[in-house]
Amino acid sequence: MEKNWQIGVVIRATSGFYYVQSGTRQVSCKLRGRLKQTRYSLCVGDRVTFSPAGTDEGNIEEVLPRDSFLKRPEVANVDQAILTFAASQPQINWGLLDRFLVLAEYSGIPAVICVNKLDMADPEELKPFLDVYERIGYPVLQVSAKTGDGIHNLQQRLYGKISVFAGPSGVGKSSLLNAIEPGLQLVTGELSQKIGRGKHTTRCAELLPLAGGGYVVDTPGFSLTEFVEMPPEQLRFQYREFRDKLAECRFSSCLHYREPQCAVKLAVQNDEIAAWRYESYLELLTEIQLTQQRRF
Ligand SMILES: Nc1nc2c(ncn2[C@@H]2O[C@H](COP(=O)(O)OP(=O)(O)O)[C@@H](O)[C@H]2O)c(=O)[nH]1
Ligand SMILES: [Mg+2]
Ligand SMILES: [Zn+2]
Repeated sequence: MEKNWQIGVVIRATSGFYYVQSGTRQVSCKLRGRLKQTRYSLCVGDRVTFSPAGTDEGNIEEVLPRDSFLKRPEVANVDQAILTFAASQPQINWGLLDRFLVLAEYSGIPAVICVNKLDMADPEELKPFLDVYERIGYPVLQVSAKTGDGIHNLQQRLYGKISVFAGPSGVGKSSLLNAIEPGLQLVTGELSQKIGRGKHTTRCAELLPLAGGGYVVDTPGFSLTEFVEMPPEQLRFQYREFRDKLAECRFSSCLHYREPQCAVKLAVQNDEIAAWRYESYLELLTEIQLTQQRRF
């Protein structure tokens, strides 16, 4: 690296320009011609080195290797997905949570489960479910954007990382971000849904810098349609608690479905694996198989 080059993160890309955050500065950069042939096109989240030209302009000289890549929306180096649901209005759909968990696992992105609207629900009702997710290794946060409960914990999780929020609309994703970073002033409620519908053309995501360090992605993460691309035999590896059981199944190709002597099915009978997790797996497996049969 040349002496005056600096390191930064691409936070926004517009026609030909890349906005690079470096420390507290935002530098508007162009891409060096020789970089335009790289295998991947540059995208937000990429770490780059740039040579400054003037006070807030520069040229991108190198793109550093990526740790991860999220396809929809396109973001490099996502450190974690905050899978957000509401304790009430709308009530948690556990099957949908499992779908998001599968997508996070399949993308190699660590997931945190965040349950919002704590002020509207009885925590005891959710506990049996949330305990299972914690036991298989997912951090669980219970928060309320309205009362501020748990917001500090969420904030701590975001510090120094690139985070994408995912979850159904109306659960309070934008409200949570506003509670963490009031300066963001994201639109919430029904109005945001109306605007959102007309906004499908913005394919490129943007990273919003947090005052405490770290970034959040401005568009909800993951597309549930991605399941059509997953090979059915890959699905079993996205359920964490199934992974170490596979060695005990009679067949190494076991899909834990109709095969005899299946360790996963046995674990469900013994209450070692939650029955609803297994059911969501079967539902998803069937869905993927049916979709792919139709396509080929
Ligand atoms: N009672 C309660 N309402 C909330 C909470 N967080 C968000 N809301 C409300 O839920 C609705 C949807 O919030 P929004 O942030 O737009 O959800 P998003 O679609 O996930 O971004 C809004 O009317 C918010 O005021 C909370 O913690 N408690
Ligand atoms: Mg929103
Ligand atoms: Zn099995």
